[in-house]
Amino acid sequence: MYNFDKIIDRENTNAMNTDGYMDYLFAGQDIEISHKKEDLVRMWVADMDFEIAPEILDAIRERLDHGILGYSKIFDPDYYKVVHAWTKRRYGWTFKREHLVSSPGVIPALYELLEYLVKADEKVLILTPSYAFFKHAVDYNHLELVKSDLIAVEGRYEIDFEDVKTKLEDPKVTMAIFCNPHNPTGRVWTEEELRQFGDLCFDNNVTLISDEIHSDLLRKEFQHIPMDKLYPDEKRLITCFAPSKTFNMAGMAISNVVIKDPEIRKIWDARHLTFENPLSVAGAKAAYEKGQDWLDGLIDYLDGNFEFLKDFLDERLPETNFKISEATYLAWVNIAPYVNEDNLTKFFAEKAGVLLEGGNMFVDNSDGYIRLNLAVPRSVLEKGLNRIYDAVK
Ligand code: LCS
Repeated sequence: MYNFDKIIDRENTNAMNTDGYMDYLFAGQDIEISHKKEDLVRMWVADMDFEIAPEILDAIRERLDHGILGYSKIFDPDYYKVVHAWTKRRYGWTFKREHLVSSPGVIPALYELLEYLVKADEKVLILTPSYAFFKHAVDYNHLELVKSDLIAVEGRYEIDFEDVKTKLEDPKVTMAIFCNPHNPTGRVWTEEELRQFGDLCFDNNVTLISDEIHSDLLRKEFQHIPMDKLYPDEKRLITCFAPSKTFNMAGMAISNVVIKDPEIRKIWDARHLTFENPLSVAGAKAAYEKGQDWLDGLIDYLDGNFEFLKDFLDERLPETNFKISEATYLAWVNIAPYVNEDNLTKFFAEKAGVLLEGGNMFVDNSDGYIRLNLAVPRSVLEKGLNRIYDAVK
């Protein structure tokens, strides 16, 4: 019913994916890409080359047809109802209506929350490798970043709880940003791991922001557990999630933040000055209400792409010892046995005409890895992999 094989030309749509890579991947670098722009295989920024669910497009069209696009916020009580029905059905997680606020994005929310909640001489803990914007949010607020390296045990990443404990015991560490499921390693943390991490935060009076933006993109055999489900009464826990990754609507700039502490919500309400795009509200609501079938199709397709990648690597580049990500559409591949380069992003852009994100893009503890965005039609994936193989063989 939904066609994930369809190639859609994204040129001239103001897409980061087609037009933003020079600034994002190569700012300040001397780079010569011999492939023409339109001939690059793009497997970098985390959005998808798939058309979104027709149900979402219809809802946006219907809202557009009303003809007035004035200042908007989410007043419609049905928005909470559909989001809540989604989290309840899919992860058995409930939260109160008054705890839900919205933000144009999870990253803008992180920047704001750090600004509101962390004092000038305090520190913020993240796990590395990390989505770079966690670090950027800390840097932007002139705070000190504390990193704890994940440990790869036969290709599966684990939290170094001893190290996390030592770091959280520093009284200056007052905030942790946690990614569940984890970008870029694709880990879906187990209940045991979540409890261990959560307990360490709260025992040390550390506020925890749980970024769960990838929570709907799990391989079929995995189940997402929201951190908040384990700590329903813990006010020092804030959860961020969104329809953007799940339904490929990042450009609509709408995301959900669950803030249980009324004092924090008061600050948020007083200082969070953006309105909502009425088209985004209509699209997000339709996504949660009517997007399940499309998502099921997407998950099937992504599972197939991961299998395809695994078969390719096992056969052609077996020393990568590739493990399929438990979640996300992002594959985390140890390419170090085949190529020795500091900047793998640049190497593969120049040598292969493939835009991907090398370890240099993920803060720390990521040398020798490349992250491949598999949310592309299979024919594009195949082309990209052949080019990667040719560049390193
Ligand atoms: N949090 C995580 C863990 C993400 O992976 C992303 C997007 C965001 C937040 C962004 O949320 P937004 O502000 O759009 O709501 N990740 C991307 C990535 O890895 N490459 O491109 C985007």
